[in-house]
Amino acid sequence: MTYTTSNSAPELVSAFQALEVDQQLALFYEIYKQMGTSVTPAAPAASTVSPEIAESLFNQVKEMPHQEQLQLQRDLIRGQDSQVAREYGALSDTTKLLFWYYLAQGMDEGSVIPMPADYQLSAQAQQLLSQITGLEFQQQITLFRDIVSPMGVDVTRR
Ligand code: 45D
Repeated sequence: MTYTTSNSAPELVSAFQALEVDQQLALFYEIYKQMGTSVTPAAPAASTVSPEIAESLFNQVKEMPHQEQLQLQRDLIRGQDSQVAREYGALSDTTKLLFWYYLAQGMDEGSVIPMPADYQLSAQAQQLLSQITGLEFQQQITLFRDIVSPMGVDVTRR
């Protein structure tokens, strides 16, 4: 989708994107963990969120074997083309965020490939995590939207 959100900390977005793909996934999951219960998808639905659409995309992913789920998430980050990547690319930024939120919940429920128990964040990822946790809630949300926005494939931009 178009890159519309305000420029809160664009350097944090670049720092996130500069991490290796697996580190991006691991860091993003850690962020989800630290958000705890402060965000619920039932939250005051922002204008542009479509829970049904995020859910139907999530349901497709849920049916895949674990390794394919992992590959799919890596591919979304890399902008690798696929049917799911195109469907993802057509979502609003907030719906993209909700989709990632469902994936993280799926990891906790066992329907999505979990993090290996011994997986370590790199020093850069750790540092970024502490910067992100230091942001105010609204800045965090803006940052997350800016991170998930360019993922996948937006067919209108090809
Ligand atoms: O083997 O306004 C490794 C809404 C490598 C509502 C791996 C909201 C090795 C409306 C890569 C580590 C709720 C949408 C394996 C607002 C290896 C609204 C796997 C807010 C297996 C504001 C790693 C929503 C994996 C928010 C699989 C704030 C990692 C949502 C996967 C935030 C990581 C969502 C995932 C966040 C991370 C989601 C799926 C932070 C997801 C994070």
